[in-house]
Amino acid sequence: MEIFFSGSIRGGRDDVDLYAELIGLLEQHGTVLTEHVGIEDVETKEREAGLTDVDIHDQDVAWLQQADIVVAEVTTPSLGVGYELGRAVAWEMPVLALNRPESKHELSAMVRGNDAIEVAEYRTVAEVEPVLEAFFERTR
Ligand code: 6K6
Repeated sequence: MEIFFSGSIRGGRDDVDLYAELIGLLEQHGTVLTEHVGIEDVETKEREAGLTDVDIHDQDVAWLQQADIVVAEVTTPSLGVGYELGRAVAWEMPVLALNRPESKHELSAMVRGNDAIEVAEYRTVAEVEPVLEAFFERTR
């Protein structure tokens, strides 16, 4: 099982530690192709490695195409995450969006209103594990 984890980078990095924890949970279910989303200084590292925005876009779209499923943390609004969700839906991939309802941001209607995206509300990481179990069971 190859998993594309999607989370905000330029949209804001407030939740980066949470992304790392979620990636840890996902790794119990398969290979996460996008571990860098949970790395604190990804922008600096990738800039130092000489990656351009075109490289990043093309690599991420290739990983998205390769993946079996998409799990996104959508609490911090991000254009890139929204774009990845849109492409995943167009390719009819199973998509789970994890959202913390107590955030200052209201989840976009383009995500919550899309019946091809399963939205799960949660407050703590402990609540996510059973959600993942059920999602992987359904998509197996
Ligand atoms: C290197 C040089 C400048 O920035 C970087 C690092 N940037 C990224 N590296 C890898 N994936 C990225 C990067 N920027 C966006 N993405 C993809 O878009 C990831 O798959 C995330 O799920 C999503 C985040 O989008 P934004 O709009 O919040 O950045």
